[in-house]
Amino acid sequence: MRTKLLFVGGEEAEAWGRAFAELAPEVALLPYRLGIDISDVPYCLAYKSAPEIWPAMKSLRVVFCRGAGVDRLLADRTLPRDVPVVRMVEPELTRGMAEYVLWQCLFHHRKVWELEAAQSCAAWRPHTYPAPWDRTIGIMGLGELGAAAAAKLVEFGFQVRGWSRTPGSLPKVESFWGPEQLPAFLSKTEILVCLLPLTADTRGILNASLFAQLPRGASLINAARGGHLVEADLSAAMASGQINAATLDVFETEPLPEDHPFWSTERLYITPHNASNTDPRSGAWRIARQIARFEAGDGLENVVDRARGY
Ligand code: NDP
Ligand code: OXD
Repeated sequence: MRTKLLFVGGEEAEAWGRAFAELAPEVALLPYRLGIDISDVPYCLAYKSAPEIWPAMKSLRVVFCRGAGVDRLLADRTLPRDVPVVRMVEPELTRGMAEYVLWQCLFHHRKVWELEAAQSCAAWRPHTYPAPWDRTIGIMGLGELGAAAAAKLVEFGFQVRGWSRTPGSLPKVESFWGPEQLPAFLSKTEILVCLLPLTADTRGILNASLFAQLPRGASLINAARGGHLVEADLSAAMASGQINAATLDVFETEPLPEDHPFWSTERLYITPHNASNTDPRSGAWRIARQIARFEAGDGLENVVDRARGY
């Protein structure tokens, strides 16, 4: 008998259906539609919550998140407390984020906007930039994605430092942890990358007080969640020159409204929440493996700590 997995969130159902059919035909993916009987479906695959489904999933055993970040799922207070939530960890998502962070760090390191400005008026201007070992990049969040991004930056010769909640160590990365070590972490960070999960502790962490602790003229790259950033504080910090340039992939409101001031802020670069994406084939294969482990009594990997929020 095939294992039933409910798919919540219409847009990507086809690609995931194809991936399961090809790589894990033992799993029957059921795209959620109003009115279908889901009382005997044990597994659910979602990104955002759909509160109406929980009472109907009377046999629910595990909720799998299609993303690495589970904030939107956990925000739903009706999500059953006793059911494990498993977040997405898969190599393509990790590789894509390391690539995005490297790309954006190189963009800010070399101040590409200065080259663009020179080219726009056909000016052959000398353009200098420090060696990577004279450039300090700080990553907030040294988990699955932050650690991979840090390793890529180390490979390119940058001075890399990271900040996490608990002590940790990574090769050639200067480690800081906890609120007490945040000022020291920030004090030399010229390019700040945010890869934190959005939790009660990290909401609004990219604010005026944090920006003031960075060296003047620092760059910000936020590839985590819009809720980390106090948008008005970034606008003020950019207007004063405390933050010279920023790249934002995520926003409090997505899609970013057409009349949002960020669209026309100089040296503020926007990507549409696609720093990295879960690959359905890689994701489907991993979820099928997790279901097989779980049914064999071997436990689940990447289970979210609901109290911690990630
Ligand atoms: P992980 O859970 O693997 O890592 C989280 C890291 O953040 C850990 O190092 C953790 O510390 C640290 N952290 C958590 N809370 C705090 C805190 N209060 N203070 C300091 N450090 C803290 O997450 P991932 O690396 O897999 O993903 C990170 C986030 O990236 C996701 O939650 C998601 O929001 C975002 N994301 C964005 C994407 C995009 O396309 N823009 C794509 C994928 C993910 P510790 O090690 O001590 O536990
Ligand atoms: C994620 C995302 O959390 O894509 O995976 O934002």
